[in-house]
Amino acid sequence: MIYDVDLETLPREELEALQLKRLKSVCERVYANVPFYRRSFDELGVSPADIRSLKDVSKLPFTKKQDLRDNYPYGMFAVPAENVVRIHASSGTTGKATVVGYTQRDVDNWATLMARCFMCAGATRKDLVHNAYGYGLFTGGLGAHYGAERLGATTIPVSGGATKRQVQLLRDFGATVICSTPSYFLFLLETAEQEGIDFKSLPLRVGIFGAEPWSDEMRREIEERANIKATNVYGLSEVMGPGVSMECLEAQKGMHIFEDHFLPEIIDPETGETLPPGETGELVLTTLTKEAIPLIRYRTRDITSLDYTPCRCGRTHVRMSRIKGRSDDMLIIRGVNVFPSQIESILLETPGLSPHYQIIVNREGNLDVLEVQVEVQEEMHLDEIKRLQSLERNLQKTIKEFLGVTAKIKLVEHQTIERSQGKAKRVVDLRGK
Ligand code: DLL
Repeated sequence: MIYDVDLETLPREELEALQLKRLKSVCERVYANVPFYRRSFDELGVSPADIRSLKDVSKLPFTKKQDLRDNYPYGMFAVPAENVVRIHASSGTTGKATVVGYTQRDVDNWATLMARCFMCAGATRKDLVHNAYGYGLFTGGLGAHYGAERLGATTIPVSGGATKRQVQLLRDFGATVICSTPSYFLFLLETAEQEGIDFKSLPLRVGIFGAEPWSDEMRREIEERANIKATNVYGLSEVMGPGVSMECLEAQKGMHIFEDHFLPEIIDPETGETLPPGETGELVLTTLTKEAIPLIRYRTRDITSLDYTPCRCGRTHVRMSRIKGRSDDMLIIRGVNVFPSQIESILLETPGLSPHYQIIVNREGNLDVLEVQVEVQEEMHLDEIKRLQSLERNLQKTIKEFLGVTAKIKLVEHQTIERSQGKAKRVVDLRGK
């Protein structure tokens, strides 16, 4: 099932013609209306008229998160304030918040794209959607909400938190689709188990999970424990919110980027050079239709690769692989690059461990020290010393073998690691503090 059959299955040639037309238009709009872009185009000596083919996008300047911060709050807006109908903002834990705006048409397009996502996950207007993404300045809650309504599904706006109550609502209302971060879904699952509610016996059929990195192993764990399909949705507030790309249920192999609205590129995060299709690097997105804050070559910092081969679902839009990590989350431990998701994969492949973990990086003298804290499964007791010691040793060996770093392993008791209500905090970096 495809929400916008014509647009989502456009032959590549037609899709690219549409992208080029929209790329030219967005360049003209930002050049005319956003002083930041006029300056950065001028500095590089490019003008909107230089865009003659899609490849010419590489002549354009990048936009970074810092540019949005420098122009806080409204400096990047390309429309008069009275045309903005909605504001969202990122939490701003590291510096100023980034503020984004939407015109009525932006909100409409967003709802349509999220409706496409729901249909990618096999949802229809007959479904009941339990939406546990946070409502508020965070884009997750309202983004999924408008999409579910646009689809015509029954939307249950639960938001995050009050976890015990959520479990009861899931049972009583009989939701068939759930939207949440994967880590919060695990918390819901665990709470349900404690309350004697078996997710497997509920009508819940599919989860639309995103907003944080997660691994294929985590997907398997969720699918098995809840007997649902776990699908992956991607997005970021600067570019829109959830719904930039979404995995189809037919293949569950990569997320289709809605290319009639976003132009993706993969670059080398160090040099900024564009990489050929298939290579892994930083995802860069140009918004093709956004009115309030159009962004040219926005550097997402997310590491992925693009797959242009045909997908069995029939959609022609390119697929991006599961996010490997963020280039700014990549841990450099004594010169070795490690992504938290790689550690997650190993932990979840190890019998006896739970999916709750935290990675702590510290510095002892001049050396980086990596510690992985992970909860053992409830059935295991910390007094089974021998078994635990061998588990620790094996884990340390596997991490060394696969990632090339030595990690100190600390097995901790069930429920020691803080549960997240939204995005999980997987890494605590104490270096430089
Ligand atoms: O997290 C938007 C969103 C809400 C996406 C709900 C999906 C579902 P931000 O708070 O701006 O927006 O955070 C964006 O989260 O750059 C990625 O690093 C990460 N991220 C989002 N989706 C995924 C995903 C929302 N499926 C940042 N896999 C992005 C891995 C993801 N990382």
